[in-house]
Amino acid sequence: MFCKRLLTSLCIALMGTGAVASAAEAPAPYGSVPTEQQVNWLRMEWYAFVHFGLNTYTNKEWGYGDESPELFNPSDFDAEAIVKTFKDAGMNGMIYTAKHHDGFCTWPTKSTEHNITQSPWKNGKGDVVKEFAAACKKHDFAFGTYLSPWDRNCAEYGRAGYLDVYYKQIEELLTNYGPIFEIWFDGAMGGDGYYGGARQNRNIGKADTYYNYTQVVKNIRALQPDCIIWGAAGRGDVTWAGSEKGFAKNYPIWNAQGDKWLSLEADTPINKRGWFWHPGQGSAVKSPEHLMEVYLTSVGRGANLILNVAPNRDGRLDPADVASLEAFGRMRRELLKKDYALNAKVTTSESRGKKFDGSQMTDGDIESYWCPKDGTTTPTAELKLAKPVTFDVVRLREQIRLGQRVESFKVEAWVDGAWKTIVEPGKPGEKETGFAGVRGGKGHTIGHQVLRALPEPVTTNRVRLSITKAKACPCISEFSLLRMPQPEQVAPVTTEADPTVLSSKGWTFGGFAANLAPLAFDGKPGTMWQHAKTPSHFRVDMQRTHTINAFSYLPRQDGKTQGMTTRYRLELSKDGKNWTIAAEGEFGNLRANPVEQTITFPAQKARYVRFFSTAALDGTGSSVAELKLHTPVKK
Ligand code: FUL
Repeated sequence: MFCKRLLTSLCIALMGTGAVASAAEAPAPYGSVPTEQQVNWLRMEWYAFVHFGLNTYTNKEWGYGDESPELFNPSDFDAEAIVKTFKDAGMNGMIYTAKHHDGFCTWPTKSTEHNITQSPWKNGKGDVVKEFAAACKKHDFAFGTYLSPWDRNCAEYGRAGYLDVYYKQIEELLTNYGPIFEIWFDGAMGGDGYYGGARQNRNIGKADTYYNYTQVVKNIRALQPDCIIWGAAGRGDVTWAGSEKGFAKNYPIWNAQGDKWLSLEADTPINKRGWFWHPGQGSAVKSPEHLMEVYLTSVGRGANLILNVAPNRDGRLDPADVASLEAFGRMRRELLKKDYALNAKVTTSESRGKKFDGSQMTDGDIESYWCPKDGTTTPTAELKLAKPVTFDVVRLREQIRLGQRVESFKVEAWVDGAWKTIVEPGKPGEKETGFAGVRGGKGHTIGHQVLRALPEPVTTNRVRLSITKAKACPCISEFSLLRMPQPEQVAPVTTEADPTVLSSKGWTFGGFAANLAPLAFDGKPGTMWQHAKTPSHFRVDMQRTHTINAFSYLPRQDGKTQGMTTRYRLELSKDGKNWTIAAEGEFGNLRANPVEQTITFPAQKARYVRFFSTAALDGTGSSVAELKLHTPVKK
């Protein structure tokens, strides 16, 4: 394998010197090609995301920035146990949120006081980044970090002064913790925050300009040239695949962007409650079968998958999340265990010589590849197997060191004496998005790899691949036939009803669209209170006085964002005449991840509640799928 890799690089180097490609030589690279680091990264395929910080203790997804570091105190944090769980599931690395938007640094940084030295955990001597990095090193597992550019704690955020802080944090993380395989800068930028007590809304304009990502990328390359940079306004190596549901949006996917290669990474949490751990989330874990759909629409479309599994307040992974992760891990292993096309005989319409003949696709070597002569863009190859096999997933890979070339392809199987199309060629302009095409998707781009799961298993000893459109002579490194295992079931977890949630029985409603207000309390995420205007509000009469210290809001769940309430005000009253504002602010990250959010405030007695929707996404309107009012429980 090493030799072939060397040969490939040698051939590419030769082409660079202006040597003319003859049939016996490798073709010249087409368009922009990935760096060695990007190639290695693509071959990692999937790894874990770990969101763990102050939000774990406050039941929030986006902390405001004023949370006390004293809350961070896991009783049983075990980085090694977490890393082992990931590794056993077949993952190849993990990325840890060293700092999320709330600004709390989980390592003893010199850049801000708002860090783990202020936490009771290990008497202020703890360092979560160090423990994860050490556990990864010990288990030969790649380690990366997430460092939120948006910092809702820092007084200087939005001004030039913050950049010194931020650059210092990058430097510390890339200097003190060994090799970082990937650094993640999410796209969230500016908005409401504590900002050292100013409690303002700070807008930074263009993120690329404010953070000076050109400089950020330079700094990182100088410290760790092998580190993959996520985001950075397209100046890094990898970009967002476009959803937080785990699928890569809009297949076909082209990684070559002008003179740059930009790979895609699809991200999603294993638990529907969000990126951080939340009490009672056990019943909201995604099933192994759903995770396989995520896999097929991320890795299967040519992206990498980063799957979030969040530690709980003890510092341990949630057992329900682990059960699903392990079951999915077994399914993935089973799927990839046997390639039925391995060592199959291959005849092709054309090749540029023995070194590039059809057998290179079935030799199990990702570096060698089948390639016709320059100028041939629609070749065909037929696989002949010694005996009939049954498969329902086709995997194809291009030798991406030579660039991405294939635009569409078709796969046929010889069934009952005739060729039957099992993967239809994609047509120009078509797009596969969401979980569409998870079974029975068409053949568009290939890139690093594409997995096409068939609606039904096929049994045959002859399979034909036709490249139906390519930008240059295709270089296909792998043609595999796989079998999807039966989905594993995990025991459902029923979480006990949250004792802090007040029952809405007998409550009456007023305000705008009052007739729809009960739908926000019916326990059904599919129904909602809705009003065409913003601002708007509805009123609740709880019929008797309760002590209230929090509310939970579930945004509309019908997949639409128009009129999704993003700013709120909650008012309480004892008599229905005199009102006090209990809480007001912004719900974070709703567009990408419309999950339930809980807002806490100092406990107050009230009989009447008014929920105001003061701003909404994408035009006017107001909506609430579910609202829960919480009361402190007596211990
Ligand atoms: C987003 C953040 O806003 C979410 O909280 C989460 O960290 C996700 C991975 O990235 O941009």
